[in-house]
Amino acid sequence: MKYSFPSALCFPFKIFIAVCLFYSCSENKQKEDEVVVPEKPIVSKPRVIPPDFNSDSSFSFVKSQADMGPRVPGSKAHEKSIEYFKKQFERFGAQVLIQTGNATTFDGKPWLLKNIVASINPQTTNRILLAAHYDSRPFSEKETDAKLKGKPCPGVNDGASGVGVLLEVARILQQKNPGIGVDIILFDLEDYGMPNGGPEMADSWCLGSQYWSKNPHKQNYSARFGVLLDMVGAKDAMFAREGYSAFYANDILDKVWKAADKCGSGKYFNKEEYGEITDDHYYINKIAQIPCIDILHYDIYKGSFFEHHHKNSDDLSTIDKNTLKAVGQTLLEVIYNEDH
Ligand code: AHN
Ligand code: ZN
Repeated sequence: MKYSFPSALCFPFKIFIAVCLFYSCSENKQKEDEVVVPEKPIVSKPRVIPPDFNSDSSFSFVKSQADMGPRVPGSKAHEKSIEYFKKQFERFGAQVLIQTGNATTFDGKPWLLKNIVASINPQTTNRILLAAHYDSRPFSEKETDAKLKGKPCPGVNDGASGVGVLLEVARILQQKNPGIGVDIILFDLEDYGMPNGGPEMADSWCLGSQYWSKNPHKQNYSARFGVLLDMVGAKDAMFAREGYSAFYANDILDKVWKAADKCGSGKYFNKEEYGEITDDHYYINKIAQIPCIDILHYDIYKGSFFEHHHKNSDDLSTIDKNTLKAVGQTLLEVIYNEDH
């Protein structure tokens, strides 16, 4: 028997096919009409490999300061260090400005403070700020021996180390222009705060940076961000995410901590956040309103600064070139990878 499809069933089948065809065509049509927004490429910019930070050179800058003796405000060594910084920065082709200002320490003494500002690519609009303090504490109050307590602190890790890293950064920037503008500020009178002063005496510290933050060295000065170095030369240093840095500039902490990982310095940079420390960066954030972080040696497990902090033992023997290298190389990683 010849098999034939009943035409009553065949017709709806045909309609079904026709409808399917129509929709598939109109769907294609719709696709053609769509405005295609190209997706942002997810590939990140290639990493710029920065020049090598020379830790022998950096160490020699730390040693030169240590050899002058404690750079306590009012001392010959303090004056001599200012001349030394000016000479070195000028040798590295930076424009140097010495900002002076009046300040009174907690003991009622008046001072003419001097902040050193060294500018690389001074005409460039896009800038970053790097800072450290250069003064030494007039006492070593964390010593137990009363005779040592009254002596000035040698201030080698606390002061000279940050400056030693920044002088080496300036030397490198002259060899290979980073494109971006860089201002290196060495603050005076950071370390003349009241011993055991309590929170109400917090503003007795950081007088140089308080002055600069209220009176930047240039009218309408601005910088994309700032990085402060404080006690960056001791063996096995720990730099963790300090509270004010996280509050005001968490994205800069991310940037710098990532850069540390990239250049192999990650082991010094602890990923945890801890409490707020009053340091020069606080005033740069609060008063000058430039997001600024602090790379500061604070052991979050022991709950204390580096072990010779404000002791007579903060001398050249506390310095480990590997730590200077880790911090300096991280800064170069950040600087040369910054858009300009
Ligand atoms: C206080 O002790 C309040 N601030 C620590 C700032 C500092 C002193 N950094 C180095 N020396
Ligand atoms: Zn100090």
